[in-house]
Amino acid sequence: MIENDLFLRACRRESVSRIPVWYMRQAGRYQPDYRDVRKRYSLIEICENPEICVQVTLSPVKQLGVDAAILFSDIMVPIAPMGMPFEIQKDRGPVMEHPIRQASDIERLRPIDPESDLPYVLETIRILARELKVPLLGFAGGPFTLASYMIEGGPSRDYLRTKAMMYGEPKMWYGLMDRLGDMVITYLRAQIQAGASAVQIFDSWVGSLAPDDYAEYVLPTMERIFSELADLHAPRIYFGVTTGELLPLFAKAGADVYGVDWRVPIRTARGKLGRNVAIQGNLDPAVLLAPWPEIQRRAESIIDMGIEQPGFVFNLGHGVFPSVSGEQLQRLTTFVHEYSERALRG
Ligand code: 1CP
Repeated sequence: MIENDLFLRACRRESVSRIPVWYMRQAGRYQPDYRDVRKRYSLIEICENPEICVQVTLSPVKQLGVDAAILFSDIMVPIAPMGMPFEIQKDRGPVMEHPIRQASDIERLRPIDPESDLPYVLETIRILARELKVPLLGFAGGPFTLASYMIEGGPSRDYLRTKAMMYGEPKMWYGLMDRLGDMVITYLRAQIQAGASAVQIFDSWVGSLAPDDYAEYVLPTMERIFSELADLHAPRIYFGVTTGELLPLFAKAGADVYGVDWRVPIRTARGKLGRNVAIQGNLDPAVLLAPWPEIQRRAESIIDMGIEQPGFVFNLGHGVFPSVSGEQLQRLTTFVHEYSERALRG
């Protein structure tokens, strides 16, 4: 049962007594508890075991006092049941067994049925929704970002094969976007129906595209995804890295909340997105490695801009680094709460 709904109120641009905060990758290797669990289980084993997955998801909520939980999983989890097995390699990331190389590789992709293909995800969400006193965020990868792993075969810097398909084989590209769009819609609907109060689409790498290319090759799929989720009334968050120039187009995608990284000031992001959406972000995660006064100074500046209008959620601009101290993160959480409460009282 949700007792603290600040996060949902901020997503809906309602008034709040203080600014809600959560962190991307709030469950992860910066936590000694998480490192312990990872000695015994692989990342995928954690995701497939509801009891452990619940424990890993809850741990940062208890330790940090954040206002939202995020399902512990990975954006690649629903890709395997589509017919693309992968492994998560240490210090590298997801690596596909058979990357997409030709049209038949795309035609072979299957639609997912979350209840039979990913029952452990839905079971984890059902347990969390009962246990949590803060809202639970479900999530999926953005079709561009997922396609980049499926086509490149693993993490990439330049997305050359991905862009070669986009520019050179548009029929194949749109076929892949359609299948990934269907998957994201089906998967996020199932997560909300199982008890997730909000959903975030991690389109982490879409900022590698020029605005015209984003508009042509990705935006139509994003518009379809967000409109097909509208009837469930769970806030829809859209996040990407280096998206400053894409934000006016992001605004057309139809999400309720936009996550931005530290390269774009909150005030600038609002100017580009318009007044009808909420903003989430955007402390540079590297700042957490600086001494406390520096962290505080930068957090203050973000909060000062954030509270200029209703609809602000404090977060980092990307995920927590493994070398960050949990104590700093806890101190930051308390600081955001106390400072924003004073500032909002005026
Ligand atoms: O066990 C480990 O520590 C391995 C590292 C790790 C972790 C902790 C991976 C491999 N995935 C995860 C969990 C994860 N992945 C979460 C946890 C929930 C939370 O935030 O607390 C989330 C939200 C993700 C989503 C994810 N996976 C994204 C989008 C967010 C982002 O960081 O941009 C991406 C791009 C991935 C792919 C992926 N999985 C793992 C790694 C190392 C990567 C990135 C590889 C690359 O750089 O391309």
